[in-house]
Amino acid sequence: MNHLPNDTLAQELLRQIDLLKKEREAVILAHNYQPPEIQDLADYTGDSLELSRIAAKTPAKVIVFCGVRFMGETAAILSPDKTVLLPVLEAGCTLAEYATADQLRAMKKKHPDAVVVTYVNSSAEVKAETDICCTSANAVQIVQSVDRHRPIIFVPDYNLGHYAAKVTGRELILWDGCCPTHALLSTFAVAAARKKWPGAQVIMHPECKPETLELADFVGSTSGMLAYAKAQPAGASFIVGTEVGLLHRLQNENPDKVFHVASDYLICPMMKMTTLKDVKVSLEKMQYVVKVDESVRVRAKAAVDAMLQYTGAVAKKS
Ligand code: CIZ
Repeated sequence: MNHLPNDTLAQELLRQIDLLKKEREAVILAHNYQPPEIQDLADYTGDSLELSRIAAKTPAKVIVFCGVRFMGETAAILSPDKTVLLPVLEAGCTLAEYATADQLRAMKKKHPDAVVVTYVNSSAEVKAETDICCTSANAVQIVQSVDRHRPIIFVPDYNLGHYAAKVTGRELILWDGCCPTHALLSTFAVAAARKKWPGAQVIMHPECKPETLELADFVGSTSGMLAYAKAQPAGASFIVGTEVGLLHRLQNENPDKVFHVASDYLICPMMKMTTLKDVKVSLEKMQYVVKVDESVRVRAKAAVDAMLQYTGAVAKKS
């Protein structure tokens, strides 16, 4: 179902966005956790890996990244010749704030042989101190790819690192960070959801806590959950343990299936900041330009490029 509002004001905003987009030769990207109307407006929706790949390849001159800061930074790291705009200046990521470059440098000193694997939910400065980045879609693969004789520092999400360690059997040096939205999903909430919707499969994001993940029928990134749901038979139902924004795409792409959010707390306030007006103003005033210092960018790009060889599909919206 399309969630683009049809009141006069919204229609006028959409018309202006369309004109400005052409004028600026812009492409609009929206993360799977953005509000429904922003996802519907975007040229592409996806996870951060898919959107980074689109950002790297697009012929557009301007990229409006409807998401949070680290995502805009990743696009700017990959596409220095383009202007990347983040419509909301304050849209940050609490998880990314758990690690600073200074802290990571100190950790590297303690473990000089270690390979640093950094989740893309991190600042450009932290990426610049990294050997290889990962996303939730490829964390297991990336960890597996590291020489077995080298220790691995995994930054900044403890829960994703714990999950990757469990699946791969590798011992990781874990960072003490988490996504407060996913970490809030409790075993009690999942048990209550199962009771409320018996027969529904529980699908969950690896940013959830280890004890909560134990209760999942399937664990995956947002793109992983989309692919999993698609492969299930018509009539299947799901309890979804990730940010509520994903339910919009899940339901749109699977009208014959039913999706329930696992908890009403699964809302990322940062992801929900973007409005249609912000997108319009962003294109009009060319704000807020995401800038990454060139010496940081070059080193961060090496870590992102190292990840990008582990492919991710690019989904063009119909
Ligand atoms: O990698 C991403 O985009 C995030 C933050 C979650 C996911 O699984 O898509």
